[in-house]
Amino acid sequence: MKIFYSEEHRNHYPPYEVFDGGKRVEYFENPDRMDRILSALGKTDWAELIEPTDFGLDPILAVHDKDYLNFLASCWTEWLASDPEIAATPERHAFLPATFALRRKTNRPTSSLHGRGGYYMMDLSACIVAGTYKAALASANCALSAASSSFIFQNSSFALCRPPGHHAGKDYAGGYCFINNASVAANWLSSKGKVALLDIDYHGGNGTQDIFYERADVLTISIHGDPDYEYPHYTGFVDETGAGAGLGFHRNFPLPKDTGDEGYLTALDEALEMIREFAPNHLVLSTGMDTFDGDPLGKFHVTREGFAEIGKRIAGLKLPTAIIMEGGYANEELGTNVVTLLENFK
Ligand code: OKP
Ligand code: ZN
Repeated sequence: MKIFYSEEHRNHYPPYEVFDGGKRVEYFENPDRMDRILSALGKTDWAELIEPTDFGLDPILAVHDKDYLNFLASCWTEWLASDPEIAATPERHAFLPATFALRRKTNRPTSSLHGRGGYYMMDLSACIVAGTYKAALASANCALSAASSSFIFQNSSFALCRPPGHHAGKDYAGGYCFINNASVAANWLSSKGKVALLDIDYHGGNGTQDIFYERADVLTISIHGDPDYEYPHYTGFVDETGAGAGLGFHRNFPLPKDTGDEGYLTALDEALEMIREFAPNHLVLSTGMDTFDGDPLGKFHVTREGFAEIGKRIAGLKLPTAIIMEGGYANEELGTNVVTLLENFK
């Protein structure tokens, strides 16, 4: 199986994040996650590691707002230039907003750095450091490379993306995400046929939902912890089913705390039935492993055997699939869990 991976992610490693309630903690979405996956893949005889192709900005700008992308590109240098203390010890800092612009009709980004930060960032986990923009671009190129490869060869491929993407919307970062890799890939594929995007990360894929909400050519489905108790808190409910031309082409499966293999597979079967009915030419799979029992950010109890079965059932769709890495923070088990899922697609 072709695995698209770039070392660029290592330069995106914020020294902290501001966790629930304002606690400063180590960055959960860390480079060690990739090392664990690489090491597990290295023990198989089917993983073929490939550098992503540079697709340029066009396929990214087809999904994201230009001013938002410019903000990502220049934020760090603007931040350094604004404060000699930050410039003297850059490795101790990360850019985060000081205010949040509520998305009221009349609110708009303003030109100062903080006037953009609070508009383009949804929370305090998507910290920007020196290497963030380039890492996010490389991550998107991994997703595009996987999409293009699985289109050309009509088989499945894996984008080992970091940073992840599914919380990022057209003009906002959040939940460790900056560029919505899976959405960029799905949008790219949508010019070649019908696309279904299934999000099995533990957290609701709010960014993906927003991006395709009014489109009927890309079916989006997310299975996740109920926003009633889980991040991203304000969206991902069952009554959000698309709008306009896209009405009926989005579906959320919010699940209760303590969901295990059985409850998860029941929801998955319903999602897969919807996909079969939609009859897409291509599948994009937003793959988070944080549904795992014991994930520090999750409240589900999906087991290793559960991942084997989840993979088997999704692969049963027999669709060329671009598998896009999203979350998963039980680092010690992460590599084995990813390999367990991927094995069904080789
Ligand atoms: C990113 B992905 C936990 C709050 C943590 C950010 C979570 C982002 C998850 N209660 N805040 O979907 O794995
Ligand atoms: Zn997640």
